[in-house]
Amino acid sequence: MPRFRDVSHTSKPSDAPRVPDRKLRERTVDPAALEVLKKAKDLNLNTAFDRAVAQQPHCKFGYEGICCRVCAMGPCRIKDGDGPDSKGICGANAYTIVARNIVRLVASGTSAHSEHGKHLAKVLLHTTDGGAPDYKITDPDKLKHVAKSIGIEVEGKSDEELAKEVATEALNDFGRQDDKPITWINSFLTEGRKKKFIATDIMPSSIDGTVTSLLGQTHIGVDADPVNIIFGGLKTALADINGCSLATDCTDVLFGTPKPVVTEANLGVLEKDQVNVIVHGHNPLLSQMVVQAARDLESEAKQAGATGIGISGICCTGNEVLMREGVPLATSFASQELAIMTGAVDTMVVDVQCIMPGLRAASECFDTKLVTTMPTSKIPGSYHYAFDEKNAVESAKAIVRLAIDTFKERKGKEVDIPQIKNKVTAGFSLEAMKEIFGYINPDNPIKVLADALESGEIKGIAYLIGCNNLKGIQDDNHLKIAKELVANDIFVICGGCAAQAYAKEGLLTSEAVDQYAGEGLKAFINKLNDAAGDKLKEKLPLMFHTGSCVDYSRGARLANELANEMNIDVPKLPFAVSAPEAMSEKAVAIGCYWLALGVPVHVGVLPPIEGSKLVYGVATQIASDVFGGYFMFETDGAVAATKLLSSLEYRAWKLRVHKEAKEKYETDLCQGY
Ligand code: XCC
Ligand code: SF4
Repeated sequence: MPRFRDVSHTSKPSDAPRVPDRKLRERTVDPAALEVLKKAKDLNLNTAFDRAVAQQPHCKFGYEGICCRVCAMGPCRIKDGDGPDSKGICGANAYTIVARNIVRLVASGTSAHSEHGKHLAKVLLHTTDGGAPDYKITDPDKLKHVAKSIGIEVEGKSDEELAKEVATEALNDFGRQDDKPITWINSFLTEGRKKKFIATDIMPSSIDGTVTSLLGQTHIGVDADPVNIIFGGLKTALADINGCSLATDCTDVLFGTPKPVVTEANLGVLEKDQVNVIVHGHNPLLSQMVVQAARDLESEAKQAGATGIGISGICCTGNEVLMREGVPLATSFASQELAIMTGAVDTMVVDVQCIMPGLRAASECFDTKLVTTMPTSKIPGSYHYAFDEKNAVESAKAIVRLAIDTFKERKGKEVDIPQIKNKVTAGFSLEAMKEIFGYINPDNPIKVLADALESGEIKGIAYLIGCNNLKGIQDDNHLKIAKELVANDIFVICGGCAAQAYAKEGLLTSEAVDQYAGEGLKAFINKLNDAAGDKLKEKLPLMFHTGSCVDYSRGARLANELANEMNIDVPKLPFAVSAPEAMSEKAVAIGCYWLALGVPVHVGVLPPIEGSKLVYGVATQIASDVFGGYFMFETDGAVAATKLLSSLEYRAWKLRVHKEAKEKYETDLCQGY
């Protein structure tokens, strides 16, 4: 159960509006986005911002999760009371319908993440059999480390042999038919978490099997028990983090484990006189090749009269190439159409997930070539260049050449690029963080973080993640919450489109440390800077950007390793997660696995579960009795920050009390939470 210092704060959200200022079209605090939104209005062009207003108010049944479309007798809408309309035609209660609806989001989110992971694992396998000649093992150390951690013998084996074994193990995690626990998460979970997941029967053995099982479980006339359905959802969420972890690992092996890089963010990274290519989506197999192709074709661009080729990113594939290649960030999810409306984008190349179909209309108005690449992700009216990993660089070159040709037509025409951008220091993989902590304690880097928590120098750790959601104001709560947490000495790691909000605002810089960090956090970061000396090219930023949404696995590993170091299980750790603008089905899966891992999870929009008090109660209260994690739903950024601080403070206090008791009575550390 969460306990809040302010007793008016409960598991219910505050009275703040669910959708602030419904009629407001300018639903962003990003100055560059605001500038282009004005232009769009002048030109009478619709964007997601206009459509978000047009969709208000949302249908109450859908909003609360009590519209069932699981069979063709429906849709059934559930009303209050005990009349015949208080149940679906089949007799399903609101709690069954709400539980089924929400876990089906988890199934879809898990599918999206893990299909991405499967693609990476297959390409890693194909580096060993000639099936992906343009890809190679870039980080053999990481490969060895991954192999060892999942129990593969590394002695005497070549990189190719290891890659084959690691990729095969990863693929086995999708289709295993026995009941053996799934491999990847088992390599890093605490013993306490493993025991808990086995005892509650939510340890998955395969990804694909868990998803199909959940879809079967939620078919009409199968499971009516909401708690059982929720457990099925949590099992699937653990399959999700498994798919994400193997995706991160395979990506690091193929393209390198991120190290600190310096780059820039926001629409000002576009340049009138260069060929502008935006990579958008999630799959680094494509975006990495586009980066390489652009380097190879620089001279062709110059022959066409451009100063060069500028690649920039949107959404998480943007994060992937930002973390590894220092590719600048153009913008984040909500403002993706606005990037095109600058008139300066020659080609936007997309792969999978978070790609708005609305991009097509925008691209037609501004002569941008919108290029889809993946067999499961096409947009009518756009160009489709099938991406072929047997011929990856050539595939990517064809796309870059299309951009060069488009530039020739655009050359000399007026564009409207907002002159707004900020410096960014990113690239904080877990390995990079440990290297930095290792400047203080080379034998046990993670202990540096444990010590800072124990001494109270930092008051907790928050992982700020997730999307944009135009129910709110783009980036507003991301920024409010982050600034409040760092001012209260919370060490913040971040990822996804949340990190892009901070990047655009200039919070991922060392300058922001002086401006926003509380004294304790400042001391902690400066101590790391001092210990690193000239080994760091750039002083550490206020918050550590860990990467894309699959890379939240880095934070999950950090939490488990830190718990092990501190001799506790994750639910005792002063570690919280916040997704102020969660939007996608993937975000639902992510929230659920963090809950199962045992941490408080703030979500800044209400998920469709309010139609069942039972399901709402499980999510916000009962779950914490079983797993230690719980949801806090809160749309008001200031209240959300206070709730997050309370949840961390409570954990830190309890841990301190239990430690004192341990010393005084010479007992084992109490593991209660
Ligand atoms: Fe999509 Fe990953 Fe969400 Fe951003 S954060 S809106 S899922 S791009 Ni992952
Ligand atoms: Fe209605 Fe039941 Fe069919 Fe859902 S499963 S649509 S509640 S009849």
